[in-house]
Amino acid sequence: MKVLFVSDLHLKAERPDITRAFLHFLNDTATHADALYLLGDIFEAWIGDDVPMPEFEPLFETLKTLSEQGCKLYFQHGNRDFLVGKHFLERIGAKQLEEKYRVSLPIGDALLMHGDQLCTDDKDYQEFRVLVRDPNWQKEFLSKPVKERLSIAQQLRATSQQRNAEKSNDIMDVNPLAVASVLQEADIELLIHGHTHRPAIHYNQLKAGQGTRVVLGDWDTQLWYLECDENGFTLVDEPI
Ligand code: LP5
Ligand code: MN
Repeated sequence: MKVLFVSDLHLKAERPDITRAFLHFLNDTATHADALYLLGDIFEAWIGDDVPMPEFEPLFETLKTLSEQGCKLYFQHGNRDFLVGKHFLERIGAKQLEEKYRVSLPIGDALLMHGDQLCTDDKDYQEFRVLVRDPNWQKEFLSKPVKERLSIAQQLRATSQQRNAEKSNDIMDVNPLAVASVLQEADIELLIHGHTHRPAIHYNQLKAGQGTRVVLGDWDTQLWYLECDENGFTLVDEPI
């Protein structure tokens, strides 16, 4: 049994090389896997399932074929693609995961999260998150014309980039107490997340000898994925 995890590909029209690398990953590495977990920010921005994205059509077809061939696909929302909906997931044959999901792996249970929830020192972001995760707010946003949604998203990206430049590095990382608390609440040994773009394997996250946190990397000049089977897990990176 082989299971794969990726996050933070930030797929966008301006970086066809990353889309190509993902297509290659799906056709090559993922075809030998039993399941592929997409843990958020797969897309740079998602403003509704109804918005045509011709540049990703081959990718959507490949994901669909992969799921039809028996590799189970799971999708968890990130802070860029939290508006991915049922319609799109049905199209590619993926199942949506809750924002904190317990999965049973060949090496034991693990908790899966995008990771933005753990950045509790980033008060501005957490406030913003509460707003945009509100179903009523989302319904209203999705009822706006595509052009207007696009312009709001662009404005938001600009605000986010500006604010991030003013934030300290620490604020934008996970809070250690938030990490310990989710591990303890779930009574679990392993947490897998992305979002921070700081790929690493951290040990002793709950206390000495207890609590491992795997951070997936973002795809830019290299790709990152976590592979898990009966023998353990490996965080893999390859040049794009
Ligand atoms: O994404 P990244 O890594 O740059 O930064 C994130 C946090 N920022 C975000 C915002 C996204 O980048 C926006 C992209 C949305 C794409 C599509 C959404 C479609 C819906 C549109 C909804 C309006 O997630 C950033 C974190 C950082 O990670 C690290 O964790 O710090 O958080 C912020 O930048 C949030 C700001 O601190 C607060 C934002 C205030 C927004 C003010 C309202 C502007 C409204 C504009 C519309 C009229
Ligand atoms: Mn993110």
